[in-house]
Amino acid sequence: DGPSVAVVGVTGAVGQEFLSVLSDRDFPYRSIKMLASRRSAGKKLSFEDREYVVEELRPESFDGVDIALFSAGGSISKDMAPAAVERGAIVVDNSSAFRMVPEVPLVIPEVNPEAMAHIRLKGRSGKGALIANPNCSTIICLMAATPLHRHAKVVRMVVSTYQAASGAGAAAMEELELQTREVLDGKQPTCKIFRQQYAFNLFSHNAPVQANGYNEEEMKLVKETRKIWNDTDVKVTATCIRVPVMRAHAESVNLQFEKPLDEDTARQILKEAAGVVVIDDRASNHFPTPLEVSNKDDVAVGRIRQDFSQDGNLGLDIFVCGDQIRKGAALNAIQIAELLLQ
Ligand code: 11C
Repeated sequence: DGPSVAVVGVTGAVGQEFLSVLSDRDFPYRSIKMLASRRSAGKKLSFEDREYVVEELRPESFDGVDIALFSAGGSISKDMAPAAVERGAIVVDNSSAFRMVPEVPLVIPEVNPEAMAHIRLKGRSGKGALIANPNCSTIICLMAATPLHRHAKVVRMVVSTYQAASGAGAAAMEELELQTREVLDGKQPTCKIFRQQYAFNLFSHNAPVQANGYNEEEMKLVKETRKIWNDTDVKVTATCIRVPVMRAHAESVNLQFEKPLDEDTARQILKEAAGVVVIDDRASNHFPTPLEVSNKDDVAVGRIRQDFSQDGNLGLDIFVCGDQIRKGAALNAIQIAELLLQ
């Protein structure tokens, strides 16, 4: 007799992926509620041979809910997650709303499951709890960097991202497709989600730029890494770029270690890491690509090489690709929910 689940933002790209992942992993739910904004309420959804009607999200929606999977944007999370927690639900929140709240665990199950070890379904207090899903770029980066960090301790990490349309939601994916057709047809591309042409182009990530010159996406990589690794000293810098790719992020990651780590050992460590697949074939120039990881659970890592600008095997370069909607969002959240069932 499994938990009752609510999916908040069920009509969005991540909401729909929550359903696919629940089904693919045979998640043992007892019942499931499909929740969204008033605009989507009343829509019919079929899931695992049953018809559901999307319900308008309200505080009372969470009566009797054990696990609420939220992906409806930060402001809806801020408004509604406390109501869900109040009613005894464990909220797994995909937004950035609560990630940096000290008492809210920020979890990648392969990396820091211990951060949520104190949270139980229908916990001792009878109250619910919040668990935050990290930003997709952070999840994908740390899936590859953490096994190496455990071995040789990362002291500095330089990340450059190549981020897909899906990170900006289903409407951005539609915009990329539409613009591609328009440009090929010689028409002026329609720019609604992004201010500039996206098809056949790339640009600095659309998140707002802060006073320090970093955009919010870059600062998430910095702050979330420190929280997840429980290491306030690790130095992280990032440059985040939006590229015209549909649903998987790529990241170039340069690592500096406290202890030496040679590339053969690193490759072996990554081969053995859960949720990671190594694609690193120099002879045929075959390395991870966004297309190869799309709709896949594992994060792919390749271009594993010693950074020869750092002496004494203290540096490595890697290239990582991961499905943004899956491991970057829905899969990670459902793995968190699975940990709650253990
Ligand atoms: C992107 N990572 O790819 C972003 C979107 O904090 O969850 C998700 C923002 C977040 O554009």
